Amino acid sequence: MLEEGLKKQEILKILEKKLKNDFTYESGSILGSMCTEPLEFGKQVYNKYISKNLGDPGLFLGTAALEEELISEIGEIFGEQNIIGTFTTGGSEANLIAMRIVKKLRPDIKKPEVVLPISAHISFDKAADLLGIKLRKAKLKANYDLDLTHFESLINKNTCGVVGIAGTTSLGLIDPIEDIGKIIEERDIFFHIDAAFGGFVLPFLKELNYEIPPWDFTVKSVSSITADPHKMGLGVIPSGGFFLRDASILQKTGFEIPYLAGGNFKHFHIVGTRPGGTIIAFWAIIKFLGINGFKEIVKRCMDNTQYLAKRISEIDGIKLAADPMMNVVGITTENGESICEIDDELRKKNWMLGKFTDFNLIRVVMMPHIVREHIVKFIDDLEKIVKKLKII
Ligand code: 0PR
Repeated sequence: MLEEGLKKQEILKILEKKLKNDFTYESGSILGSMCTEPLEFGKQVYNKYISKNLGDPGLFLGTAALEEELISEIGEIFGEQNIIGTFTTGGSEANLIAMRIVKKLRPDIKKPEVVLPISAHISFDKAADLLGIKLRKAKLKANYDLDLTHFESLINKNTCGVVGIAGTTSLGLIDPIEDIGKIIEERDIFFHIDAAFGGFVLPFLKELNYEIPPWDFTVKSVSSITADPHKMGLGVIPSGGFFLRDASILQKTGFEIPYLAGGNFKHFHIVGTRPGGTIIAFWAIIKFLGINGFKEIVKRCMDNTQYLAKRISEIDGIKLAADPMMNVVGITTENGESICEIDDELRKKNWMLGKFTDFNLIRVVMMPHIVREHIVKFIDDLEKIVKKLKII
């Protein structure tokens, strides 16, 4: 550490230089991220309220009330206004909270198991590792849809929870939530939906008259949902969300911290100190955009998705891994050859996509920061690379 502090201007200059190597959203290079530039107004609000700490909600009663208000507003678009929940650092923490509840609710099961699709996000592996849960992973069919028969066959007397995904990490696909719901109906099995990505896309796609299968609290057996503001909610990083139908579960499974200012309240959080600013910012973003604002953003992303999908299908040698259901496009080779070389070449040209070697696909997430001009340039490079590598 320096003995004497530097001038602010000098520090800012050094920072600018040091961070020059970061990719930026506006450059269009970031094609494989589920995060994006937060809404400008959200950033302003966040800066204003950056010191709010919901780790001690008794000190920040207004912020705590705002969180509750926001949760019920989100519940409204997820098919059940009367829910509880909490904002988290992201989808991983939300999924961890869900998996902890799954285990806690079934103390009678000594070797807890959770059944989920193989396409589930890595956060479930982390949660299972931390909680001592065994994961049973169901296969996908050749078209990347969940193999429901296999899923059902993995459920046994040790199953305390099942997971469905509304917006898979690799392809943005939606599992057959209603069918999973029917399988576990009348059984004491917790049903968690991971809509970390889809949560703030699907309600608006439905409003735009896309055919969206039921995935949220409208499906009776759904117990909880993960949905992240810092993905398609345009929220400030980090902000995830966990939403729960049955409020009594908080009393049964929540942690209690009696010494805090508010005293004797229960909560689900893994973290202690918890940002209020990101939540206040998301409250403001939702108020500012309204349903119509989100519809407009999602529509633009979907128009770009369809444009990219069409252009991909015109290139010999590569093809779409699946028809996009939301703004995620998976690209694979036509002849089954590895996609890795194409990805390497794309990276050399600064196109940063997600790579899923298990499924041999590269992924573009058509976030709001990607504009048509970026896609045109990307396609141009991709076409040249495929030709050069002679993947036909
Ligand atoms: N659930 C699903 C379905 C997800 O896709 C993700 C993350 C999570 C949970 C976990 O969310 P957090 O990362 O908020 O904990 N999906 C992205 C992915 O792994 C995350 C991401 C974001 C990756 C930005 C890259 C990136 O630049 O692909």
